[in-house]
Amino acid sequence: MTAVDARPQALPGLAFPAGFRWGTATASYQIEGAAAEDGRAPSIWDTFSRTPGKVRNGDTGDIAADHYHRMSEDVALMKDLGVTDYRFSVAWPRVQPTGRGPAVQKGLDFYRRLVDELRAAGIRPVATLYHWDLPQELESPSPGGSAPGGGWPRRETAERFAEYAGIVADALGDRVATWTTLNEPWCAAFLGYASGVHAPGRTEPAASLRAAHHLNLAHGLAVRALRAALPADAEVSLTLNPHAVRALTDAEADRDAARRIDALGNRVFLDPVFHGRLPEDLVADTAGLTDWSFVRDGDLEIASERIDSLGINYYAPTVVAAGTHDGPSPWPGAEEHVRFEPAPGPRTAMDWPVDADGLYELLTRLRDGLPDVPLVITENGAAYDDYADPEGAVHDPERVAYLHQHLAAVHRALAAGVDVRGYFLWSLLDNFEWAYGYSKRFGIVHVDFASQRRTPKDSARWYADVIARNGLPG
Ligand code: IFM
Repeated sequence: MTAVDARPQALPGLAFPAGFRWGTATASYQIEGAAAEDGRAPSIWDTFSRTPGKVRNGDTGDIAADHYHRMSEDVALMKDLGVTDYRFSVAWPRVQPTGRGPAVQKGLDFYRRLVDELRAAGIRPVATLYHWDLPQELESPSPGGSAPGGGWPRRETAERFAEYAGIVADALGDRVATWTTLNEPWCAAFLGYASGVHAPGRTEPAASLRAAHHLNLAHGLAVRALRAALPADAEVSLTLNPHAVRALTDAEADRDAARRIDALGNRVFLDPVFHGRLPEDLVADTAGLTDWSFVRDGDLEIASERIDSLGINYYAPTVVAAGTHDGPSPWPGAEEHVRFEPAPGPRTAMDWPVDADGLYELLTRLRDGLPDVPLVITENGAAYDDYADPEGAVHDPERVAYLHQHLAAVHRALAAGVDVRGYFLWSLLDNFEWAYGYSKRFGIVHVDFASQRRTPKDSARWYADVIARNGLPG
């Protein structure tokens, strides 16, 4: 791994607009633990992480950062940071263990307590309804169970999701004003059902396209359920991880590779959600896999229910050229047409390139395509190999440099007229990084997973200073 230039003072001091929202983000399965407490049933991630060879070191989210029991301590950490907002996700299998039927009050009570403590600390709660922990029963029925399975490729999952959204909105709608339906449906559809590196680990390219459509449908149905339950001024949103796609060269074949990945990585969600249509080129590119007849009349109208903002998760750009890549791939139909090129420059512990220009490019591109949609950076951050030194301090200058560069890119986008309303740093805590288990640390607060001791890293203090001054230090 190449070291990042850890000299933030080389960048200018920059003020952000008044009222800019400064947050941290987490997700239920990655931090909560308490996997079998208070009625929670397994999700697809519990099953997947128990499957040998799927998650590094055989790690699971059984205990994670034990946030379920340490929630008050974690809220206090955020109060110290001075964040204005906190983005968390609700675990569907805690609220509706089988994905159907009545809610479990103890599950809802946990989120009620969380939200009440946040509000008491002056922090605005931002609730995400789905961050990948699908109730296992909806993916495949338990032995002897009568419910049909199938996960996101199955249409009924979208209907169940809307019901669950209504339950959570009824329970928390009086105290949560900002709601996100789905987090990164691209990962749920294509890492879950095409490449299989995420739960449920299926490698069925055609099914992954069905999954993508049903996630769009689920989003639209959930928006309707939320609007029916929430006050009129509630903010309803969707978080995507749009790919900042770059063609390696200006050659037509490379530009065509970029077009394919833009369709599969971005427009597969953006077009249904904001324009109520499927991208024609995507339908043509995937004709060998599906005729898309699972899209029923009226579905795209539902998917395009009005939302109030779009959440953007950005980490690194995607550079492509004409060529081929091996499967199982998360890019159904593109294996024979696209090769992925490593972007140059320093890299994080995930081996992702550090490239803040990609964020600027993405934001300005989205502004051009969706001029009336306010944007919120709902995730951005970096993993590094952090450790506590003998004095107990955690020095992470590379993360500070990463954050500074990316916030400077957000500032540039603001100056270019992009309507960015806030920034949520991923992540508050070191946590379960999916197939990488606990081997990758994204937190600005270090977690010693043996003792569950929390230690704010240098980046936490730096972020607190950014929030306090509502801008970047010079
Ligand atoms: O940890 C994940 C998160 O759950 C979704 N967005 C990307 C993060 C880093 O990989």
